[in-house]
Amino acid sequence: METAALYHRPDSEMAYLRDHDHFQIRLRAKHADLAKVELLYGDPYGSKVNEKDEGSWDYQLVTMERRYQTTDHDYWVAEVSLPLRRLQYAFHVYGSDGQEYLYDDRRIYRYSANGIDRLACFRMPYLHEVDRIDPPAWVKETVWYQIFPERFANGDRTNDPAGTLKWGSVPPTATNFFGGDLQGIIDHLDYLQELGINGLYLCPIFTAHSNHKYDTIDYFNIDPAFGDKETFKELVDQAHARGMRVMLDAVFNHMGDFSMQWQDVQKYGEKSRFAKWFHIHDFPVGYDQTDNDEFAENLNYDVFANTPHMPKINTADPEARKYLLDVATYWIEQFDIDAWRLDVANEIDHEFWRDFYQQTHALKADFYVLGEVWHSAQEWVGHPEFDAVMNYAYTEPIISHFVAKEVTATEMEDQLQDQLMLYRDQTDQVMFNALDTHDTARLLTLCAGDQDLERQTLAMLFTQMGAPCLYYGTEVGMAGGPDPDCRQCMVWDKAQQDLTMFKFTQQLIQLRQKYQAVWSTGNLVFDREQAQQDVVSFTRATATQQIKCRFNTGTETIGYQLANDEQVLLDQNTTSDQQLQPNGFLITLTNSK
Ligand code: ARE
Ligand code: CA
Repeated sequence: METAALYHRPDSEMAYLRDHDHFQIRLRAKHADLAKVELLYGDPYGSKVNEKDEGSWDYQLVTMERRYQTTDHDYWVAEVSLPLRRLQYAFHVYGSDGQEYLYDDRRIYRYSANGIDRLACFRMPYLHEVDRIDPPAWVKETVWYQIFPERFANGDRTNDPAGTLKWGSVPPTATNFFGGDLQGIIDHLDYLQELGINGLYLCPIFTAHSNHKYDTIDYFNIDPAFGDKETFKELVDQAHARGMRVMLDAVFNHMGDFSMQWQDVQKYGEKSRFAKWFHIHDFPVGYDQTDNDEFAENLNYDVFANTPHMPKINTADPEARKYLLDVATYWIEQFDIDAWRLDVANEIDHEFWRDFYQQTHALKADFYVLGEVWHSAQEWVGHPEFDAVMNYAYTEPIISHFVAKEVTATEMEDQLQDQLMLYRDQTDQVMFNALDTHDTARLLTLCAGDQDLERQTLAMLFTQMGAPCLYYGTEVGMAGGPDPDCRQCMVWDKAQQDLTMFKFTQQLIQLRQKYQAVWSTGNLVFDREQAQQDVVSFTRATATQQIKCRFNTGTETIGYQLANDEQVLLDQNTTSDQQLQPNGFLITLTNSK
C-alpha cells in the first residue's frame, strides 16, 4: 500500500459541515490502492478511556464509500452526524495488498490491536453552524443567461452614442457601438421567459468609456448609452415579476482612466486626494502615448493586464475600500439586485472580499457572490468571500474532450472529478458553468459550425452539478470568434434565427428544471469502462430518481441497451434504435426504488 499517497486536510473541503447536521469527511488515496477504509470517530471529551487507560477510547466506526475514481486517485467519503458538535477521528485503511494502517493527525502507522492513539486524532474541535459554508439555495435552480448589453437589443434610439452603427451591419471591434441598451433587454424579457431562463447576468452597465464598460467612470450611475436608473429599476422589477434573478458585474479591481478619481491624480499628482486609491510607483502618472492602447510597458502605476486605461484600485486603502463597498450595497438597497459577478476577483485582496461578503449579506441573506476566477479557488469559496466562481476549470475539460478532442473521455472524467473534490458539495452545486462567455470564442465556432456537436456539448453542460449559463444568442445559432468577435449583435431577425436550436435549448432548460434535484444534488458516477470506448456515460441519482446520460464522443457508432424501466428523456440519435452515432447522446430516466 502506498501510504505516501494518503491525503486528508481537516477543516477544509475534506472535512466540513455539508448541512446543519451532516459532517462530511473525505480521504484521497492512490487509485485502487485501498480495499476498504473505516472512519473511527467520536467526541474527544466524551469517550471513556478503558480501565487500563491505554489511551484507547470508545470511538464509533463507519465504513467509507469510494465516491470517485480517477486514473491516479480514489476519493473516499463518509458522513457523520453527532449529537455533539465536537469531533476527533482517524482512518483505518485496509490496503488491497492486505496491509493495514492507521492514519491520524500526526502520522501513518501500522495498525495494531491496541487501536488508535486518541491524543493524535484529526480534530474538528467544535462544529459551528455560523462557520458553515452556506450558499444561496436558489442558485441550484437557476439557468443563467449572459447578456453583453451593448449588443443584445437597441430599445431606445434616443440614447445611441455618437457613431452608433446599424445593428449587425459590420463586425464588432474593440471600439465600435451598435446602441444596445437596458430598454432593449426589457423589451425581450418575454422572449427570455419563453426560452425558460430564470437568471440574468449583465456585463457592466455603469458609466464608462468603452463599449464593454469594464473601464468604469462612475459606479453610481447607469451609462447614458444604456439608459438611466428608472429604466434599470423597471428592468429589475420586470425580471423579478417573471421569476428571474438579476446579477450585475462588479469591476472593482480597476477603474477607467476617464474616472474623476484618476483624472484628479493625473492633474494633482501626489497631492491628489485620490493618490492613495491606486498603486502608483512614482509621479507624474502617465504613459507614452505611442504605446499600444492595450499593451503599455514600463508604466509607473499598476493596471489590469497591461492596459494603461485601467489603473488598479488600492482596495486596502480605507477610503477606496469604503467607496467600493458603498457601490456594492447601493445597487442592492436601491434596486434589489440578487447577485454580483466579481471582475478579476482573484487580483483583489481577501480582506476586501470578506468585508464585501459580510456587507452584501447583511442586506440580503441569500445574496449570491460569484468570483471570476479561471483557476482553483478553494481559499475564496472556503471562506465567506465568494459563494462560487465562474467554473472555467470545470467547463474547459468538457470543451477539450467533446469539442477539441484534445483529451480522452477518461482524462476529462479524471479532471471533472478532481475539480468536484476541490470544493464542498454545497459549493459544487452553485458553481457558474459556462461553455463560452464574452471573453471566449462562441461554442458553435469552437465546434467549427457542427450543430450536432454543439447540442451534445450543451447537453453535457446541463447534466452537470452547478448552474448552467447560456451566452446570449447561443439559442438562435450564433457563432463568433474570440473577443471582440464573440460580441456580435444579437440576431433578432426571425429569418436569420436557427429555430431548431431555440427549440432544443428550450427542451434542455425544461429537462434541467423538471429534474432539478437530480442535476444539482444527485450523485455522479462515471462508467469508466465506457470511457475507454469514448462514450461519456454516467448516472446522476437521488434516493428516488436515477438519470443515465450517454454521450458518444468517439468516431464509431455504438450500440446500447435500455433497461426495461428506462424512459428516454432527451436524445440526439440519427440512426435506428439502440444505436448511438458520433455526436449522439441519450438521456434516460429510471424511477428506481
Ligand atoms: C482587451 C483585448 C483582449 C485582451 C485583453 C487583455 O480586447 O483581446 O485579451 O485586453 O489584455 C475588458 C474587455 C476586453 C479587454 C480588456 C482589457 O472586455 O475586451 O480586452 O478589458 O482592455 C484574464 C483575467 C480575467 C479577464 C480576462 C480578459 O484573469 O479576469 O483576462 N476577464 C475580465 C472580464 C473581461 C474584461 C476584464 C476582465 C477587464 O471578463 O471582459 O476585459 O475588466 C486564461 C487565464 C485567465 C485570463 C483568460 C482570458 O484562461 O487563465 O486569467 O483571464 O485566459 O485571457
Ligand atoms: Ca440605444
